[in-house]
Amino acid sequence: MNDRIKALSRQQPTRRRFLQGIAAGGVLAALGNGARGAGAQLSTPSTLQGNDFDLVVGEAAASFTGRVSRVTVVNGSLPAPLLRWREGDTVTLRVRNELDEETSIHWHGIVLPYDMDGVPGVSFHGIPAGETFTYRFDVRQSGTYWYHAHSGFQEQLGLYGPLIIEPRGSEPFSYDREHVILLSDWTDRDPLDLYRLLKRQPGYFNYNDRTLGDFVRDSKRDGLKPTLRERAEWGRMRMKPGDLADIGGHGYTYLMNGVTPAGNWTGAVARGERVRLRFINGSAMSIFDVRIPGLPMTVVAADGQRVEPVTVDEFRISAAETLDVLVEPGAEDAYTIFAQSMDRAGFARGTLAAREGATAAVPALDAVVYLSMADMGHAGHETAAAAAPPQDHSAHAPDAADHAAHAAHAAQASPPADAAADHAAHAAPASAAVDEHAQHAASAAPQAHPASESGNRGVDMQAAAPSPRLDDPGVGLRDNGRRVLTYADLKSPFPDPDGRAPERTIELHLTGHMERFAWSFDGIPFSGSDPVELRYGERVRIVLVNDTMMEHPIHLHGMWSDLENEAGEFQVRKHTISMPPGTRRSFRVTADAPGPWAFHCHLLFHMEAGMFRVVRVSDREEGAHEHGAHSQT
Ligand SMILES: [Cu+2]
Repeated sequence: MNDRIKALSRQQPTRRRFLQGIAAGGVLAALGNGARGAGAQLSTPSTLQGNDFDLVVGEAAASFTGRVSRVTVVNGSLPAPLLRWREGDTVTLRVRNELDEETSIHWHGIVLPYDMDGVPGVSFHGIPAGETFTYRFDVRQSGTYWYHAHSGFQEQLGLYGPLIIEPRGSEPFSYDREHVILLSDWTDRDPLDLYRLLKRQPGYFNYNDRTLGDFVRDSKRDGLKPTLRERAEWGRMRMKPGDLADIGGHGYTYLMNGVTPAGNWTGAVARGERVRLRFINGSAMSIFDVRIPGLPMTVVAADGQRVEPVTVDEFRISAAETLDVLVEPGAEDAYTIFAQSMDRAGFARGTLAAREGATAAVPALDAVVYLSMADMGHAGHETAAAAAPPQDHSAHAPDAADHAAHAAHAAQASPPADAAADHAAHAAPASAAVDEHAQHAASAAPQAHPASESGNRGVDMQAAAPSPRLDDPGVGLRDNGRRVLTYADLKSPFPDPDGRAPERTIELHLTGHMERFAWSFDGIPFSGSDPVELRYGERVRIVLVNDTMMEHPIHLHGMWSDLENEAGEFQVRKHTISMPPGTRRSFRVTADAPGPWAFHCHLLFHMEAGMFRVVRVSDREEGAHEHGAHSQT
């Protein structure tokens, strides 16, 4: 144990309390006058149903950790009220802004005219303090969605809520009861301070980095040479394998329907019932792995769209995704809904209870699993790197000499020819899936990269041989003894709604620099970018390549993202496509929605840092005109 780890151990009691929150979770009853001056107290989220809504964005005082903070609320609650619309209705939503700054509401995954989409600077002017904006549009879809602020860091401060649209016809499955399970992440820090902190010290919250002790252990297990070589590769790429989340459980208290783990949100169920759970990841920066020990979950919809039913024990849900599952509570009084963060440093937790007050055991967090080189799309990395170094890291790496020395050592230790196989052998303890993917990746043609990535101070790595890996459960979920949902399991019950093959392909790379907390597409942050131009009516294929070591949930506003399978065929309709490190995935878009649309990573701080583009669909008459698209939220 080094000193840093020891220090952390001493902090453990405080840490645990922070992670799990205070018992009441957000409610200030026990804090009495502590809330004075911080605004009104939180109210319980209501359900609003119909086609005419009045929403008031304001501030309230809340405490999730014992400390009182100001949160952004809608009609006094966090999460915002549950809205229930009906497919085929025209909805009118008057949003009054009682903050002292601009606000906005974006209806995530909803197909509507661009000027109703709610992205300040792209699709409208925002809602100034004290003013009311009226949204009005036809509802042309059904399913589980959500809504959230698209202004500043208001989403991190609590402006998010569930949105359910009842279908006009019947659904192909029945259920006796339903619950919304909205997951989110809370921090007592001011989000702007948090953002600045990440800019200064991107690894601040990452306590998972490997230590000297790990090195000794790995060396004993794998031998000194492979261990040295793997470390050298990581060093050369300027990455730390523990960087699974920028903030993670060391900085966040995770909430389920606005309630801390200690608060234990509880949903009533009865034995033998079929219950529909509508999972929504409404967090700013977190990816969750969700399971309900003892209850298999049958996934029936993803991102609001129906899928062929598939039964699993666990699923990973990226920021902004939604997933509907059916469960049938059995003999137990209670079942724990357990949503651990991807970095395994915290969890959201709630209970399905057949008897009032019943609880079930809360599982331990899984062990941290590190990204391997194969995870990063670097199978066969040494060969590729030797032929054409993807990036000259030595130019700006502070400890470049050290890395170079290791790299040289590594090259001597093992000839490039067997590098991939040798690497796979020690890449990860649970590595069957990785090995298989490594094989795929190794056989693929080397990945080309946009010229704008070369010599770019905002780009610290490039995937040498990325692949779709749709059937990969993802890092930390492989071979864990549970059936884990993958994108390959999500199959649309309806054929490609457009039916035309894509006329052209647009390839965009997800890029970043960990040490600078820089995020962009093709190495160009939003501030320096031009819109992606689509011709009205065209069917295009968008290919994304993840050149970073982090997973990015990519969201296109206004149009569906029709995920393609590995053969390039339509597979499932989504609004958010998550991109694990080292993947190359494609989706089809029908450009049937004229106007400027936001297209971005849904990790709030990545978006803020520049992983954002405007996608502009031309008018029906093809008349291109200027939009003031350069003032990012
Ligand atoms: Cu991102």
